Amino acid sequence: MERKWWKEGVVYQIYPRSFYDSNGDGIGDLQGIIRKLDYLKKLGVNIIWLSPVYSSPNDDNGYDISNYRQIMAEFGTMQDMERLIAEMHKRGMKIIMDLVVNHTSDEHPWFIESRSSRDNPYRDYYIWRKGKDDQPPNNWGSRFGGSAWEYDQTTGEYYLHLFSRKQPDLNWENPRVREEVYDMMRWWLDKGIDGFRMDVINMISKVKGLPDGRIKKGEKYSKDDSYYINGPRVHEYLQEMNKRVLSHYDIMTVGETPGVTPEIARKYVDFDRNELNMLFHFELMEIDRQSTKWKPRKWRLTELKEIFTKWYEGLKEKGWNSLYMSNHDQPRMVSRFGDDRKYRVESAKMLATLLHTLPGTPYIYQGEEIGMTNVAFETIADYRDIETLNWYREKKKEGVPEEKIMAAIHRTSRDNARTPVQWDDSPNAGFTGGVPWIKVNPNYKEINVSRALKDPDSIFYYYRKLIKLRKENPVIVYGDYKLILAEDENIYAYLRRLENDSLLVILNFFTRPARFHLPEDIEYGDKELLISNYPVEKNEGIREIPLRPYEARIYRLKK
Ligand code: TEU
Ligand code: CA
Repeated sequence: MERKWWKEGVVYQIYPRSFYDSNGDGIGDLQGIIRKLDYLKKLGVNIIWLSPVYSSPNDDNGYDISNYRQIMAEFGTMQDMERLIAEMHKRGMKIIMDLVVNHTSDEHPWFIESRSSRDNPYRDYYIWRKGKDDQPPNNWGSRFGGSAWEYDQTTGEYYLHLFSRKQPDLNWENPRVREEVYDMMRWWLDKGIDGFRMDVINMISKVKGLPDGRIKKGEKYSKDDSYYINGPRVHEYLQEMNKRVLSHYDIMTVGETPGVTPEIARKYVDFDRNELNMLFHFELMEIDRQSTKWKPRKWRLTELKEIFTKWYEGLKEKGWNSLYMSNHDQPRMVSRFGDDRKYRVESAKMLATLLHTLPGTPYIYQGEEIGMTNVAFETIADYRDIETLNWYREKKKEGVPEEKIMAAIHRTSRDNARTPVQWDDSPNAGFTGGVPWIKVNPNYKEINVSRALKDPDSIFYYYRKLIKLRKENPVIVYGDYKLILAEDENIYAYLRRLENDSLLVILNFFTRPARFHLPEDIEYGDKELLISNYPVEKNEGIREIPLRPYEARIYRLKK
């Protein structure tokens, strides 16, 4: 296996708006990030992924970009950005930026030109079509609700937007669009950034003819995304991008790709194909939902184990996995997969153990390292996320009762992850001296960084220890993975092995106590406990272990 810094590192995702506000306007900013770099250094992460910081009217918090070569005024200046890059590099950290090129903002100059007339040179930068008898060109639904087409008065045609109407899709079929994107990428790489997280990168190629999608009873717009996910030319585009841009730099790339299986993923990340280094797949993110994210579903531990095991097997020796359990689009990890009440600390540590010891590169989302939880604002007025607000409006119109809507929002809204980082127990959790753009989680007096740093048993120090273990033990990065007790519905256990080194990871996934039995065929002479989230007796055997709620242990097995 070839050694690479992005295989060995740990990534920390910053959602700048909610990270730290340095000037009291209620919005996190670049200077705020600079002030907290020593905190991140202390945690031990060495790669930072910044969610978008480019100029944007913020219809979707920066995922709608109006100028790729400018910093959003609320976040600071290009000078601040250059300073941030330098400060990170000074500390031995790498910096990855979000690349959002499936769409731009409708306020991007390209789109302003494009919509101005049918023969404008920029017309073909976007996807324009005539309507069908006063209806949109096809039945595709936007991922944020309603039609994926917006009628534009000026020229009497519709443009495609898979996300909000302020996020028109770029036309990747147009070679000039691709050149513009590659130029812009080089411009940033030449500034010294170390890679890209590529937003919905598997949506950039749409099926020719843009045919109608399947429609379910009662639906007006199709949720069938098969006509634009993993589309016909996506690999051609990525190989071109790689050849023209990526391959000229020592960088890392991770593509955000809903709707991929390991077989499909191989096409994007196979070492020999020269496209991307890693992907974010959505299989774990979909384990607890039905056809839409708003409808919950009960899941079993064996399903979760199957997902990770299948992805390991699928990419083994051919590609590289990424590991995440939350981000700015998802509920908080501890609320979703652990217990955010009685066993918050134990379960956050257990999940962290999994995240840092599976094969692949771990991604920590801001606040996760102190066990931040979901939030439940009483009124919709306190929510900010466009997806949440659109869905609320839609359901209200359908007559769904308020309590039902709010319950789903509390469980699954993207704003769960977007409340400000809780730094201390002062007003607004020390995030801002002003009025925060979104309210802080009321539990900040109990859950905050300052408190975590004073408690040697905190989730923070447990993360730090895991990161250190990963750094010191190549077996965690490069070792193979073998699931044991595959059928067990309470315990997730596996071995990681590299040459003569062998680690055993044991995780009790639930509140109920469980009994671990080491399979007979696993032999060992001696053992060493590397980390655990409960006190463990020094001489305790491991052939049979009664596990406490959410107990996690890593042992080194010696011959
Ligand atoms: O998200 C991609 C995506 O597919 C979303 O629809 C995702 O499924 C949804 O947020 C889950 O609720 C990316 C970004 O991560 C997200 O923040 C952006 O809103 C979106 O692209 C558009 O750029
Ligand atoms: Ca600010």
